[in-house]
Amino acid sequence: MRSGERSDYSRDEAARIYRMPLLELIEQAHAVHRRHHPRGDVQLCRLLSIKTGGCPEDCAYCPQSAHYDAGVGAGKLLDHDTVLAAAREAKADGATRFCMGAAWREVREGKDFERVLAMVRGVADLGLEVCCTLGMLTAAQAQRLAQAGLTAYNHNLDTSPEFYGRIISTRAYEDRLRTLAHVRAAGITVCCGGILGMGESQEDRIGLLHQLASLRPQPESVPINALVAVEGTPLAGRPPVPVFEFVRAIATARILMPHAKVRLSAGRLALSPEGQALCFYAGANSIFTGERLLTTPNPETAADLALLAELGLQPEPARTEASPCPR
Ligand code: SAM
Ligand code: DTB
Ligand code: SF4
Repeated sequence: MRSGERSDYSRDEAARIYRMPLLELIEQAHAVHRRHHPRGDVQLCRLLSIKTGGCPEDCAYCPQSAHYDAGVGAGKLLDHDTVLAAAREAKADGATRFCMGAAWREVREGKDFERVLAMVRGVADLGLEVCCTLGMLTAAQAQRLAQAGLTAYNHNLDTSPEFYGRIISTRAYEDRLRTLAHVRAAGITVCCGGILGMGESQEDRIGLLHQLASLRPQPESVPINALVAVEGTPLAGRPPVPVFEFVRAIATARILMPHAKVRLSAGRLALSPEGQALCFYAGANSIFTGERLLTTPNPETAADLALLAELGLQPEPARTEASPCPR
């Protein structure tokens, strides 16, 4: 276990941290952040939906579920050259991590999986960290992704075990944990986080963060998303998560998981620059840039770069031979 990492927090301890007076919480989180991430850089990542829509799962937040009509059509797997061109563009825009998402319940063996493996090899060859999020994986599939050069696999727990059943009925929390174990066993780094603003209680937010921190070892990457409430999904019309709750979640994630990249992920269009600045101060050290996440809009890259510059934050530099991708 790395220095300062503890996977044995009780839920009560996590709750005590989350519920500290806000400014004290931010102060503690900032101190942890400084100690473990002395350069204070912010990693820029780019997302691409390589297979959009028509997903058989019923995740209530997701515009790509075939159970709802959110106006997202079902597409085919993008071709290799389109994906590689997007990865090159991401690199030219300063991203150092490229994440490919597919609206699949699980990976199936066959032509499409072979094509995804080729994409992973191609993106890795560009010197980018390469991440995939493709749904559930078997142990053997995780090993093949590792051999292809995958840096990270994203598979979120999304919320607390107690609230999970209110959001997704087509798979269980244990299914998610099993895939995460396969990813870990294959030597791929784990990207695992959740969503705030789905109608969960503060206790559920604490439950999610406690689950994430209890993974052994802890995830290297923790995306914290604010729900993008999309018309046509069951969560359409949900009020936005209060900004100070969001900051509490970021700060608690930073304290509980000191080494992780805490990613300020979906929902930044609804966060003010001041709200984002507080998140960075409280320990967020990554954002997705580019005008689209998977299917929903995201701030313009130029505006993001201007915000970072105004705050005096540097984008994390590209990998070199002397500092290769973490694996
Ligand atoms: N199908 C794969 C899966 O679910 O693991 C990968 C793609 S899925 C879109 C990746 C993650 O995006 C989800 O686990 C969820 O946390 C997040 N997400 C999806 N829709 C969202 C929304 N409307 N707002 C915020 N986060 C969202
Ligand atoms: C994650 O936790 N957030 C990203 C990434 N992992 C794959 C995805 C956010 C998707 C937001 C909804 C959309 O654009 O479709
Ligand atoms: Fe499918 Fe993933 Fe969307 Fe759930 S979150 S409906 S599994 S694409």
